[in-house]
Amino acid sequence: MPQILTAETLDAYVLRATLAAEAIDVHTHILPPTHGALMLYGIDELLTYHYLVAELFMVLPLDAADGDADSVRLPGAPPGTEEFFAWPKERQAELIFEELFVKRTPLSEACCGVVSVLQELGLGAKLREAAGAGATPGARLGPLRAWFAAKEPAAYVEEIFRLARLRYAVMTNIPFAPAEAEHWPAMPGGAAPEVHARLRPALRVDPLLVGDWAAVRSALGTAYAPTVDGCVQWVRDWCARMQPVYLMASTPHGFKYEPGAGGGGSGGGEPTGGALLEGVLLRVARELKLPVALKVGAVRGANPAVRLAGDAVEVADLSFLRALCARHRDVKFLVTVLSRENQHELCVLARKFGNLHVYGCWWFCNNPSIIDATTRMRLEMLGTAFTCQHSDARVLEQLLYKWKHSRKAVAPALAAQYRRLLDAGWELTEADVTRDLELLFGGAYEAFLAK
Ligand code: HDL
Ligand code: ZN
Repeated sequence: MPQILTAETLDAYVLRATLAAEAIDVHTHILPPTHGALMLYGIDELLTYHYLVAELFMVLPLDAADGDADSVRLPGAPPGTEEFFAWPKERQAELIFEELFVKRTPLSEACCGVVSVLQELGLGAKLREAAGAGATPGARLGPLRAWFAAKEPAAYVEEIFRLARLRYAVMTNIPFAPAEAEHWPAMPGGAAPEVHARLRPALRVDPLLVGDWAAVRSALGTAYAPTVDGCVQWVRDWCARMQPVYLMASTPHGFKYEPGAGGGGSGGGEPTGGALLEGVLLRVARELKLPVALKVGAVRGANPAVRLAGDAVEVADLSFLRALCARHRDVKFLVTVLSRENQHELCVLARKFGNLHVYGCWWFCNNPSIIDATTRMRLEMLGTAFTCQHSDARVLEQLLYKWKHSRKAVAPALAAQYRRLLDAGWELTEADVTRDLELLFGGAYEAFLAK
């Protein structure tokens, strides 16, 4: 007999089921053990996550030295950005730990995330010892470092995925980055390289949408004609080599798309981002029946001094997306937006176009308060036809906190929507909730891919 849920049993069951549901992480920056040092894990990587670098420079003294090469920095004074980034990662991590975890309460989502990770790994006591009064800045992290150093990467990936209750994660694989490209050898017979059973490739081609023709030409090298057609062949060959589950790109700020701009052949002049989107990315997506994941709203390099931590957000003009979905009804678009203000319009577009699938609470939206509000709106407007979260994790263990915090934010939002349904007279069973969570945590994504 199916177990009917009541107003009294609903909240507890939905929370338990949400915490237990297996998920697919449809966007991460996790790289496999086969990529060597590019697979980031351990306490120093956790602490030097660019989110925490940004938070460090929020509290350090103004960085006069960076602007004034003649200024003299007193010994022991906090570093400017240039000096900081010249330090070894361990020293960077020690300063971040001192400033954000010892001198201050680790209250932000990114700081709290590190605490959650260590708790999930049973390292709470080591953390308290590291933050304790007795330790010196240089010695605080020693025991934690030793614990992580003992991990064998491939088995550790499996351990973290099981702890985070993830079926698999999609990577971000960038052929424009030589340090990454070298890890994708052309396999004999066109076989797909086995990277790790828990990781799936995605081909990232941001320079195309930026219209950064110099970067594109550099990637094409001498093996491909410096034309739109040459670019198409280059993307085709990378798809053969990597066998991605989707193509992906983030749009540059202020991105505009001129429908029909995508000229093929060897037309002259430098093609625009819109032309490369249509003439290259959509052309290959159509040929290979691959979805295109678009990430909209980032402002790259708003403060270049803090490098990866220097990107900002804009309320994007989504009219390009409306035109794209309308004009290319045979191409499937996975879309996430960076501005909270764009979330509502994205939901409306997903209701209008069956070739648009909404996924995740990306980056600056990946905070419990915004996950809650965004998920409530999406449930009201999209039912279960969306993917409620992706982690965007860069460091392996971040999967633990990003998914734990997200599940705890999604559960009450989902229970509230179920409560409305019960109030309307619907009979809801535990099996219904299990089925809906499977959809929200990756099933709807896989169904969209199979559309
Ligand atoms: O463009 C992206 O995929 C973003 O997620 C950036 O990588 C960003 O630096 C990031 O790590 N956000 O979480
Ligand atoms: Zn990302």
